[in-house]
Amino acid sequence: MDSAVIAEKRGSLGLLTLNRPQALNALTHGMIRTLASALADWAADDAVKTVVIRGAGRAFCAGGDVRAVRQAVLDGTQEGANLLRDEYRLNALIGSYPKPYVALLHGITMGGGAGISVHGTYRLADPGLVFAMPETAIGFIPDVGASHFLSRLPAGMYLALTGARIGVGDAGGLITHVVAQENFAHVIEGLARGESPEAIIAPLARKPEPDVLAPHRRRIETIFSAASVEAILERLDRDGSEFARDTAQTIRAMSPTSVRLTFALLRQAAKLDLKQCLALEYRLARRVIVSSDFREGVRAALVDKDRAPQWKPASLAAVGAVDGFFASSGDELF
Ligand code: QUE
Repeated sequence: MDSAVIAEKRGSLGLLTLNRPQALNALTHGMIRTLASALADWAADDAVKTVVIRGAGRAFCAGGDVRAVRQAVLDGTQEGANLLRDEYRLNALIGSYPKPYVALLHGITMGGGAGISVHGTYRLADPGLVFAMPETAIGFIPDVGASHFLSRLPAGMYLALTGARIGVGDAGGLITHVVAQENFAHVIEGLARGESPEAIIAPLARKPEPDVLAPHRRRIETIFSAASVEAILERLDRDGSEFARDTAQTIRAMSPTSVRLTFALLRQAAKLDLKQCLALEYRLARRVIVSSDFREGVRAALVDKDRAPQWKPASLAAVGAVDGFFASSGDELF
C-alpha cells in the first residue's frame, strides 16, 4: 500500500486521506491504485456504510501526477497511459459507487482532484476552495470525467477553455454544500457513528457565498455557446468589456491544439454518459500525452516553471482538423 494514501476504517466509515501534501496531493499511480483497491474492498464490506475522502495539508488535490506522465513518455514507456487508464477507471468507480461517497474539499482542487470528488454523492467545500480545470495551459485536455460535468454546466465551456479558478460562490453544480473545514472532523465523527450524511451535513451547511461570475454569466453563456472556437474569440473581441478582453487573451495563450480538442470534446460529451465521456477522454489523452504540446506545457508550468510554453502548431489557424484524435485506436478504457 502507498503511504501517500491513508485508508482506514472508523466505525461505519471508510476514510481515505490523500497524504502527499508537499505535492498538493497530486495523484501518483500508486495513490490511484490504493484508492481503487480500498473502494473495491469497502463496496463489498457490510461494516462500511459511507466513504469519505479528504486531503492532508493546504490542498484537497492539485491534479494527477502529470510530471510523471511526461517523464514516462520521455522514457518511452506506457506508464503514463497506464496511470491515466487506472485514474479514469477510478473516476468511473466513484461515479457508480454503491454507497454514499463524501468528498471534503478545501484549498486547491484541480484536474484529478475534481475527478475523485465531483462524481461522488456529496461534495462539501470549505469557503477557501479554489477549483479549476487548467489542462489547456499544459497542452492537455479536461479529463477525469470533466467533459461530462463541464458539458452540463452553463459556464462549463468557459471554465474548460480558460482554466479559470473559481470559488465556492461559482461552484454550484460542482459542490453540494459549503461547510467550513473546521467542521470536517465533526462530519467524519458523525459518519463513523453511523449517522446519515444528510442528518450530519444539513446543520453544518452555510449559505453559499456571493457569485463572483454573476455579472458576467449572461455574457459567458451567450459567447461560449458559439459554434466554433473562432466564433467564441470573435464574440469576445466584439464584446469589448474588460472581462471579454482578459478572457480572449487567456484562451489565446493556451495550447491551440488543446483549445480545439477541448471545444470538440465538450460538444460531443453533452450527449454521452460518464463512462462514455471517460472512454472518449482516454482516446484523446493517449494521443495528447505523446504530443509536443503536453511535453512543453508540463515543462513550462511544472518542471522549469518559466511559464513560457512554445506551442506547436502556434496558432488555431495552423491546427488542422482534430478528428483523428477521436478515432478508436483499439485500446479502449472499458
Ligand atoms: C494543469 C494541470 C495540473 C497542474 C497545473 C496545470 C495538474 C497538476 C498540477 C500540480 C500542481 C502542484 C504540484 C503537483 C502537480 O498542476 O494536473 O505535483 O505540486 O497535478 O496548469 O493539469
